[in-house]
Amino acid sequence: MRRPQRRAPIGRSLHARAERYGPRGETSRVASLTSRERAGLRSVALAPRLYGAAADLTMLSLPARCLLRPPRRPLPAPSRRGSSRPGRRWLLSTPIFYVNGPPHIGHLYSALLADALHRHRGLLGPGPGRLATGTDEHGLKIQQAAAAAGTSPSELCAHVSGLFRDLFSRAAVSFTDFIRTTEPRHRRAVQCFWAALQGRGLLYKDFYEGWYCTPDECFLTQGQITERPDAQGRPCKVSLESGHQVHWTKEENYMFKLSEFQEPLRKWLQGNQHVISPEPFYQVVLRWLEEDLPDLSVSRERSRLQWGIPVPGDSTQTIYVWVDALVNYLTVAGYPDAHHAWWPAAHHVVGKDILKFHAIYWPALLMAVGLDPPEQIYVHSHWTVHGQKMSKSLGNVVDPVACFKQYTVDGFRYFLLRQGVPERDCDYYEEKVIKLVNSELADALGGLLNRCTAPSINPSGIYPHFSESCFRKGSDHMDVEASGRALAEDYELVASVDCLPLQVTDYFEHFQIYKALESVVACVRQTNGFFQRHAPWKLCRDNPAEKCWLDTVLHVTLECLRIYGILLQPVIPATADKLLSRLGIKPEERAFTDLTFLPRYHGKPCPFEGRRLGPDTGALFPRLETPRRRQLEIKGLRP
Ligand code: ME8
Repeated sequence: MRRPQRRAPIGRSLHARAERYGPRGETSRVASLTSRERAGLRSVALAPRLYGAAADLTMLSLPARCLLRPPRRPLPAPSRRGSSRPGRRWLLSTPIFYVNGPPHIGHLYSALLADALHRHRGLLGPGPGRLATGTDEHGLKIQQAAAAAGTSPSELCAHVSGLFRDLFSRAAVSFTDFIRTTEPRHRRAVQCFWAALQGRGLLYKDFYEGWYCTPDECFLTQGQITERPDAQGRPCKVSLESGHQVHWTKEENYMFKLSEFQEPLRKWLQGNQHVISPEPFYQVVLRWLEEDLPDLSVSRERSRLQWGIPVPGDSTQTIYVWVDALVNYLTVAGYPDAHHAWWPAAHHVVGKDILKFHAIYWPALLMAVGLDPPEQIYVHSHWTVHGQKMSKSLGNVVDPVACFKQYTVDGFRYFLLRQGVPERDCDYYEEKVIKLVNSELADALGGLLNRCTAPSINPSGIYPHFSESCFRKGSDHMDVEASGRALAEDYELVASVDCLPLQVTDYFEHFQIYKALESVVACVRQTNGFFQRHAPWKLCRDNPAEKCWLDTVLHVTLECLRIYGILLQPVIPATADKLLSRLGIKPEERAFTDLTFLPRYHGKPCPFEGRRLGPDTGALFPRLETPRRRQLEIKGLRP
């Protein structure tokens, strides 16, 4: 038997110091701690937010492995972040999507990020939360798309909006509101918002001329455009950022005094360094604010744009589609009558392409009407396909419904959230999904469940007993004789899974869902190693000492799976449900307060011990097959 390694009781001493310094610690005092201790203190500080006053403190004596995590950005001030605190409201949103074309995987990704955050916060405890999504239905782009399709704008909107709604329902996006900007409640909100801007003297009429980009629905300055040949090789002006064509436009518009908000915007950002995540996007916005911030055209002539909300009291003008669209976040909060309960608890998930609208125009518009900017803006990058931007003209737009058929809903949810890194563009291709999902969901997680619930290994079909004499607690394991049968690596496993819930929550709070999944997978692999190491199938049930250890190995494995099942609910809800049901965990036992791992090891009773497992409903996750067509292509047998 290998000699277990000695572990310094850092968790306990840290705990004592954390108590001395108060729950979050003060900067000067915390600065006197070692970096290792500071990292641990951060996790300790998170715990009351996670578990409330009734937190089980045994969970907080963090194992050494927990304390060695690489330092990341320090936690933001509690007043601006930490919407996971019990009782705190959150209003999560996705962008509202244009209805000029059907949804693709990029749209789905935004919705899944928001959904995972929403589900995660819901599991943390009480605290009313909402998740809003919907469709952006006005504007020149939609007017032109309807004309090109030979239909009316309202028919086009109803049809495509339905596609988005169906997709999100199918994808298990747990939205609580689906807004369409053509709804009367929204029209009223936009017109009230406009009246508030006007009432504060922040609008004026002027002749405006410049380059307009209809696909992006925005005016661009000379510096934001470039010249490229079009499909016929003719020179054509395009937006530098999006590559879409622009047209010279001159008309009389209402202008919003955006320039007056340059300084207030800077102050807001400097005082809220975590309001835009990931951090590189925050820096981008700060840089934008160092440049000139001209006033913004906020209406279009009605003669050009009929498909939109008219400016109150001026039938010659239509409200600019971006003002119309941004106000959706207030509409879903109950503006203009009932938004105070929800505003500014807004947390927007947006793609990097619309960062300026959300991080500059929107906060300025809100300040202009006397409302606070949103609490949080989560920004993500884009999905490419085989290294190329998705576009209709390239014919490479990936249909999410086809992906669900090919990879299952949870398989594709898992892929997007596990592979999607908000800081950088990510590439989609079929083999990558199949490889990842098979290796992590079907083999590592599903295989583990299958192995430890197999009737040959667990014939009674119960959550077996844990034996303290086989797997001794904490410091005892330094003595080989006293450590029972557990090895050093087994203690490492316990340490890893012990701190996994805090790690996962920390990652979710920092909009690093991919990292949360990475740490779950690392633990799943460690658990497979544990199972393999002790080969319970070789242990003899008829020998009482062997049976004791066999049951303990199964108990520890099932406990690990229970923790993974709970933590994976926000990402793969159906699979997590199947996993937890197979373990016999009731729906009311799946919250974050149920994340006390291996209570028997900590000398506490385990409510699941001796309980019957749930029914076997087949493999947790089906292995995905590479389609025959692709197999032939890979072998070079098909062009
Ligand atoms: O801009 N990868 O709507 P939109 C990842 N209506 N995400 C992508 C993506 C890609 N390749 N392509 C699009 C609009 N998205 C406005 C928004 S909000 C008040 C108004 C996602 O239909 C991403 O979130 O063009 C991006 O910001 C959004 O879809 C743009 O959707």
